[in-house]
Amino acid sequence: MAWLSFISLLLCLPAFRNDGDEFFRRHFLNPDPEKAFSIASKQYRTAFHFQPPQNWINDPNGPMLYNGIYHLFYQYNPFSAKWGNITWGHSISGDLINWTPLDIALRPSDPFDLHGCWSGSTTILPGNKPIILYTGINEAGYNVQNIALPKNISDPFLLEWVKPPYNPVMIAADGFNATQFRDPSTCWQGKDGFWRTTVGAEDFEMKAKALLYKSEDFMRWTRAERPLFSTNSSSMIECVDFFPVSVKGKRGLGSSSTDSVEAKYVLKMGVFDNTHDYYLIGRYMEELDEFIPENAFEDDHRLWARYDYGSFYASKTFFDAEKKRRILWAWSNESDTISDDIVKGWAGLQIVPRTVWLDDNGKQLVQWPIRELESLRLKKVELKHIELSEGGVVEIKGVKASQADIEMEFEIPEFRKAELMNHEWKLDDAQMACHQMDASIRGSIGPFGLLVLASHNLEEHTAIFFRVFRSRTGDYIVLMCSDQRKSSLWPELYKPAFGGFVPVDMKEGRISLRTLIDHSVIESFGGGGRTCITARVYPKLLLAGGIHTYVFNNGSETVKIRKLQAWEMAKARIN
Ligand SMILES: *[C@@H]1O[C@H](CO)[C@@H](O)[C@H](O)[C@H]1NC(C)=O
Ligand SMILES: *[C@@H]1O[C@H](CO)[C@@H](O)[C@H](O)[C@H]1NC(C)=O
Ligand SMILES: *[C@@H]1O[C@H](CO)[C@@H](O)[C@H](O)[C@H]1NC(C)=O
Ligand SMILES: *[C@@H]1O[C@H](CO)[C@@H](O)[C@H](O)[C@H]1NC(C)=O
Ligand SMILES: *[C@@H]1O[C@H](CO)[C@@H](O)[C@H](O)[C@H]1NC(C)=O
Ligand SMILES: *[C@H]1O[C@@H](CO)[C@H](O)[C@@H](O)[C@@H]1NC(C)=O
Repeated sequence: MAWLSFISLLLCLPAFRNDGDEFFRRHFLNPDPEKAFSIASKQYRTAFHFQPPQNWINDPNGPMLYNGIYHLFYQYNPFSAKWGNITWGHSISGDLINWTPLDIALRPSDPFDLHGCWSGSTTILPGNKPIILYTGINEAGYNVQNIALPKNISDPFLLEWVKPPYNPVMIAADGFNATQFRDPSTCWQGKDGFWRTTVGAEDFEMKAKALLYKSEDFMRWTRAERPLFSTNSSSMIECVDFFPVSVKGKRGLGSSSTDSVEAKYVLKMGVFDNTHDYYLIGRYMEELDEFIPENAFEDDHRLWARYDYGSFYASKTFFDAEKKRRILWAWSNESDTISDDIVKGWAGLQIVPRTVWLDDNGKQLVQWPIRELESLRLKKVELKHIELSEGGVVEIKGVKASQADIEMEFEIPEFRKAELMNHEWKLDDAQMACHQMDASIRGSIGPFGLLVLASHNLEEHTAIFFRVFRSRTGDYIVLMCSDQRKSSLWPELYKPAFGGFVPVDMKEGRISLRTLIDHSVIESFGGGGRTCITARVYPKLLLAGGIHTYVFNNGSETVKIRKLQAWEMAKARIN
């Protein structure tokens, strides 16, 4: 993340609007010194999502497993709940669920990072030597790439990092904007012995490039003439991630040459203009250093796949060599105002880490919360074979509605009765469709789904639901929405209706949904993790304790809950 988006946040958020009265009323007329009934309530802090004890957090940086310990670094402002003074915060974990905070790993100290230690990655070099490659904002305000090494390789926690004097190791090349050149990826080593990394950049025509750099010794880096990827459809791209996925099965692969396993490659880019993460799947020809996407469509990033259609950005994966899986982290930002964040004393969190693999169809990724999350499951309730006719509602009782994990499967007996879509939707039309079709607008098949963090009279609720359509060519189109518009009675929140299409095969007339509810964050996984949406909401009734979870159907066709399991979740020990 960069200063530009910070400026745009300032411009569009109410800190500078004429909202003094509301701000005062909300925060200071409150008689409770503990801020119990305000947006600053502790009730909005999460129980099983990664957050530092206080202050601002954004991008995940350099996640890795090193000698049996998981490390997560993150963009962190040690002084405030708003963006600025960016350092690398550092926490460690044995299970990716419970975390211990450590001292800040990187802070601005040298001419090459005087104005900030921005995002980057770790790579574990042969001989089990971890190394950090990160973006520094140098004394002139330009983006440069730097290296940091563990001070004491025998320290199991890797507490201290040193920045060698030969930094920076990369500066923006001629033809590229030196303020738009950042976030080096985890490095991979080719058969020729050269290390490679890719760095997001913008040329003077404002076109994005995933530049490729090579090095033999990790010190001297040369830019390859041809970028790994370029697009005319976007300006700056951030946090480029590039990694192999096996063609069959869920097994993850390390970043370097994947010997015998048949692999495809994923290139993920954070499009800075709209702060969405998009990915392409394709082939990587190492000898030519060429990435050839299979699904880039007309060089239009709006049509590319996304990991998540909600509050989700700056994601980054790493390979867990012990459990042979690839794990995804991402930043989820607040939906409230900067002034709210200052009063709260914190802003931002990380999604629950997700395992990522290639779908059987080879065309998209599938994501699922890591197994370890299930260790927090407490009391369980189950529902089975419940029919919901038009207007039907069932409450899920017996688990704490603000701290739950719900897995369910819907069956649609008459899915052939899906309404015909009379126009062709493009991939990026889902959010628009969700805005037009809220949960109260009746269709034939759907809307049906969950109402979470809901008040008894539904004055406040977040609706996560599906609608099924038929195209003229006979395919079924499943729309998934996560609608925040009625999520809270607090004013001035960001309340979009997020949406994505779910590429599921309707042959059996079934759609699954998993939803993680954790106070102010709701992560939903549709179609077995093929479409994911993260929402950030702050229901007022959460503070009064009157919240519920419902399953609903507002379509004219009956849908069935084949099976539903809901667990109350324990609080993890996080920082
Ligand atoms: C950055 O740190 C300086 C020195 O502590 C402080 O004066 C300034 O307000 C901080 N800025 C932000 C945005 O946190
Ligand atoms: C390096 O770390 C090890 C393990 O914690 C410790 O025993 C050793 O004293 C440290 N070395 C230095 C120079 O600090
Ligand atoms: C470089 O990028 C910055 C930030 O987007 C922009 O303000 C500036 O005009 C760009 N410089 C050039 C020479 O294009
Ligand atoms: C971008 O535009 C340039 C010049 O118009 C063209 O040469 C190039 O092929 C385009 N790139 C892509 C990826 O379409
Ligand atoms: C379902 O539809 C009815 C009637 O339109 C409406 O009152 C109700 O609020 C809807 N449910 C949801 C969750 O919007
Ligand atoms: C998160 O907050 C919302 C509301 O303020 C903005 O619209 C998003 O752009 C922002 N996302 C990021 C990644 O900053």
